[in-house]
Amino acid sequence: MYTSLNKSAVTAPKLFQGLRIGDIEIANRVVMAPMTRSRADEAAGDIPGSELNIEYYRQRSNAGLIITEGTPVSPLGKGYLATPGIYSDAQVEGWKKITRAVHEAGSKIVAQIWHAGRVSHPALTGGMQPVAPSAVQQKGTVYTRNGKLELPMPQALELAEIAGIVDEFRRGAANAMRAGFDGVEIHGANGYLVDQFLRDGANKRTDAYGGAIENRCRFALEVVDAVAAEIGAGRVGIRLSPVTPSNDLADSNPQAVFGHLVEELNKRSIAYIHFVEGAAGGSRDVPGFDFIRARRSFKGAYIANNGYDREMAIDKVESGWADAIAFGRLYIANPDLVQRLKANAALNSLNFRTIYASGAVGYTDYPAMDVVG
Ligand code: 8OZ
Repeated sequence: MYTSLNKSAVTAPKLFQGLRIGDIEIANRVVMAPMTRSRADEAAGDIPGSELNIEYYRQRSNAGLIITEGTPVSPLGKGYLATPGIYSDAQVEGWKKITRAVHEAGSKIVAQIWHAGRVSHPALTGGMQPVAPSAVQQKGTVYTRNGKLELPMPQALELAEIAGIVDEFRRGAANAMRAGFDGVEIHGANGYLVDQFLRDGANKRTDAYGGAIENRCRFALEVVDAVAAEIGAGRVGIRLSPVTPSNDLADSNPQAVFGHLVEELNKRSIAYIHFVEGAAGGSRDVPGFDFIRARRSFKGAYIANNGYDREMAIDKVESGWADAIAFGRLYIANPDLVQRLKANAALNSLNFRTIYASGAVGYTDYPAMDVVG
């Protein structure tokens, strides 16, 4: 076989070059986005670490960084079926098997620590009423073992209860480090509990956690501070989605809220912010927040997500729009995504019906590309 590759004349796109994110060294700037796959052992107590779970993450360990599926910090923080938690010892033991496999394959992995807040149902929480900043019911339904049910009215958190939830995030982060993770990503996006405090569509509180922007940012920042004190700010990231309408949540002035939050995060020297640019899984063209301004003002790493393809990812990293790009759907369907992006190879298409199914189909059976040797 004849190859004419003059290696010295070819500079790899920055997307494929390494990066230091806080205290975490990653081998390339392709990130696997956090994605709920609902394949934990629910009967055993929402335990990860089955052979299939290990294989799924191992297959994708070509990413510079893997962000796990959202992992609830408590039983009450659960919002979907069969999501693996990070509050019990058995869960930590399960995650250990996954982090070991990912590290052996040369990648890095952070746990996305998560509390669903009002996006839940007693049928998912062992009978407990979901909690939220305020008693504001979300329009919509959730999937439970009893079928699809209307989202209930959440219980507004008492002022005295808030510190306990902050502490659950702290313990989730401590457990993540025990489980061998390289750090954590706080799930502050897509309409879940942290985001419910941030945005005034769900936060109607009149105490120190509601009203003024500084107050609505308080819960998020207390979580960041508690987690950073536990594991070090250089191992903490946060995912934010200033303008996504996901989970029936909106804010009257996202620029003001998230602009303030970014400034505060900057003071705390966390490793990264992971921005969902636009409507999660939908249009990138949603007004209300200036991502370029956030990128310029934040001195940590900026991970961009939402609808990126190969060309856009290469361009946006090359131009400095972002430090790294998180791919969701493409990573479900293409276990060897980095190799495919490098080779500009064809991509598998995603089967939407098996995203939240159980078993190997649509999970670990997407083929790697044929490598002609
Ligand atoms: C889709 C299905 C279940 C959970 C998010 C955690 O939107 C999620 C999620 C998305 O961030």
